[in-house]
Amino acid sequence: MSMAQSPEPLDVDRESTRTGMSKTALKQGFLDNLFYIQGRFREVATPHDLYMAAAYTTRDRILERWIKSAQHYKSNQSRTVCYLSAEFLLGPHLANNLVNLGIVETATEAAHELGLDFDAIIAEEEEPGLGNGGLGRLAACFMDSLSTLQIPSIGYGIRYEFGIFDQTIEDGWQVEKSDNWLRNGNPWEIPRPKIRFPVFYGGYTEQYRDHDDRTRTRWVPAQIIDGVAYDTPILGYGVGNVNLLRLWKAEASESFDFQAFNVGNYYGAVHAKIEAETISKVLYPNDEPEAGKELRLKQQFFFVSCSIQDMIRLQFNTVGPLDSFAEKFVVQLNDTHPSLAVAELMRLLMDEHDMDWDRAWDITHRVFCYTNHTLLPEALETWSVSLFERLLPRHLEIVYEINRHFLDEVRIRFLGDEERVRRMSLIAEDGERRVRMANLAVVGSRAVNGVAALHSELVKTTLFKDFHDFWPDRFHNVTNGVTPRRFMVVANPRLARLISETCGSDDWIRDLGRLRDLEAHAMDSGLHERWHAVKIAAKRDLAAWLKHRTGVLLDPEAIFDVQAKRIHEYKRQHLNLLHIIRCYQRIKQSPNQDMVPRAFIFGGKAAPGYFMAKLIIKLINAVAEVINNDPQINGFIRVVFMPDFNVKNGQHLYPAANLSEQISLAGKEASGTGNMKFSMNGALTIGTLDGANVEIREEVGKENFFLFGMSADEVGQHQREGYRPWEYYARDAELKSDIDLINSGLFSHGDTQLFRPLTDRLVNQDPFMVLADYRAYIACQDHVAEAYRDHQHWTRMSILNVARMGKFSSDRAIREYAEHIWRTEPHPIGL
Ligand code: CR6
Repeated sequence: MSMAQSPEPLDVDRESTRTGMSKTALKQGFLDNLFYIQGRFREVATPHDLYMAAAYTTRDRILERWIKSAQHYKSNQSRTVCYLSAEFLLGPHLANNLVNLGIVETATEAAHELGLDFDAIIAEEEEPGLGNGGLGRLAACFMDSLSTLQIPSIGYGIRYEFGIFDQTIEDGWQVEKSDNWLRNGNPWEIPRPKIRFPVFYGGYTEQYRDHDDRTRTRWVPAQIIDGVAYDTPILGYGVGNVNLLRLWKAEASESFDFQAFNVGNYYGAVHAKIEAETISKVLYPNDEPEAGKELRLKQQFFFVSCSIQDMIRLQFNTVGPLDSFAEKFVVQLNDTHPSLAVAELMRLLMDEHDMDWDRAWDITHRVFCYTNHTLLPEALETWSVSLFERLLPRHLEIVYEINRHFLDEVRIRFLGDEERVRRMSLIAEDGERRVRMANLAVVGSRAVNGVAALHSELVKTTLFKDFHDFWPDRFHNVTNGVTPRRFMVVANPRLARLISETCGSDDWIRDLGRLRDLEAHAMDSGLHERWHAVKIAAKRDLAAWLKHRTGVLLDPEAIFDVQAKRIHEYKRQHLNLLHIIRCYQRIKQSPNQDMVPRAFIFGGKAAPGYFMAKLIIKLINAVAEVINNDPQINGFIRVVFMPDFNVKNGQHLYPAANLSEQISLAGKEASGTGNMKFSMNGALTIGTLDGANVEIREEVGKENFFLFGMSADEVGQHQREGYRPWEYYARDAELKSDIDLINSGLFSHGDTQLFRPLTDRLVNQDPFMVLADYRAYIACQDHVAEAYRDHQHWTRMSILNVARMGKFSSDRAIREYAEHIWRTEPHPIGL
């Protein structure tokens, strides 16, 4: 065969040992991979070898579909969604891919016949923690749904060498350990050393005359770093479509750095290499980021520049000229982190591809769409003009030029309203001049959306009010969703089986609205029994897991009351704690009361620099130590902190929860997605009218949801009238005694100062109005306890919660993006 000839087309119907789906093929594939990739035979293989062989065996089967997808997308020049996100919190791949391939049972049997412990193999996988929390996990759910809905797409991000830190608890405090997830290799990625783009930093710009004697600008950088592509296939559920997650790794650019050093300056050159690689070294561990870190701006530009250059390459490889770029690609900006893409596309079109401003802008602003994920002012990204200019001199010029065009339009519409112009400018001029990334994203995009109905409303009426006045049609809502494949089928196979048996099919996995079929059985006592048994089994599993990891033993009959999410004051883990202290004091005061036993379970990481959040973790553990060891409490209530909450550990938590804590101050949680994961697994929610809670309550029915607390409007009103938390403290004797108990030193071996920063803040400032909602929360928790006594009724509510969660599938969210925002069509790849 000559080099020019393409290889034989793959015959996908052939039952090969390499890619076949039968048990025999799986077993043979596994043994082959164990031998030829791991270089091991059965008798000497370590658990990690077995996992690797299982992963490669699964990957082989995905790759076959991937090639078919890529060929189809290319020859059909299909419109492609590019999801730009600084985070993708994928979770372990193996079990999920087996589910999406539809071979869980065959694989389990194959493993069994080989004498292998299948669960142990699955548990061996270390998850890629390339995200902080909700935002990164949302990106991962969206990738799953894009493939399942057969929409051609590429996820673009950063291949961090160290993901979110591993959390351990030492003496009750959070301790961070680096997450060396690549240490043992990553069988799911394929490096593409030839897909490599130069990324510029620093230097200066200059004007020159091109061959047509036109004045053009060129950027002369001080540093060039290469981005190299690493591809991970993302398989849809029950379909042939496999999309691409392309993550960029930073490497030294040989062509530049090595030449820049004097001959003989070998160490200098190696140093440059190390410096280059730091760009994709580590994920910033803040979920509501604080701005200002130079390396973070470098990271953002790094992945944005590689991704846009890659899209331009693909455009030339498929469709051809750049004029149709906005027809070929739509780019979704996941928060402002990638919003430099607006300026980078302008730069590439003008400086590298000869376009004039108007044509380049026409394309650019039709390509981008932007999702806002937060209203918290401290999380809105801005960069000082001086840093921006030093790192990205050409982009600053472009941002100024975009701003000039934009503000001219504003002035025409709102003649004389210079105050408005000042607010809308891409540059903040009060104090140190700063570039406002959110404003850049809004101006550069044709669609802007929030992530839940309430949040999108607040986006229009508060954060981007001026922009909404100016472009009302630009603003949308797409309520978040989560994938039922990972968060039901993978995490909770017992429940998935029960649902399929009850509904008579497993269609609900791809069409979550079908869960409604459960409603007809909500009164069926046979189902009640099985439903309860499934929940108890999950609670036993979790109890065993927690006992092993923390030494705390939970009673599976108790209410499993769970709050798992990042630790943040606005999420109010301390409100939950005040309720726990209330329960404790009640038992101490009347030990013989008839109380419903409860297990309070917390999970979540605190940003390493967020002192108050870390103090909250310490307090949770301190309260746990006292309560769990008090003989008078005698197990009535137990408190446990699950260390290292991540996707993998979360999968143990969601199935076991009876009660889901979604208690943020109304108006602060943009959406929340944990709220959906718990409810899908049959937990009832205790929550405020915040984020997606509002819509969850609408869907499941207000009688199946424990609501408490102020609404976002009431919060606003209360704040305008002047909020004085110390008055609540003085007026409410129980509240006072709960806070005083913390200050007494009971939970801190007599140290009365340890938790003072926390209690003082509550009494004197209380920015998230914990004290204002305390009374309502305690009363609502009392309702919860009463409701739990009626097992039948509780189980019925649990069934109805699951039955009515159809809306919260990420498939629904992606369908809305596709129809209303992206205008993309499915491209089905057959099996
Ligand atoms: N922290 C929101 O706070 C939302 C996710 C995904 C968050 C959370 O309510 O569900 O995004 N915001 O939309 C940011 O990350 C900025 C989050 O995860």
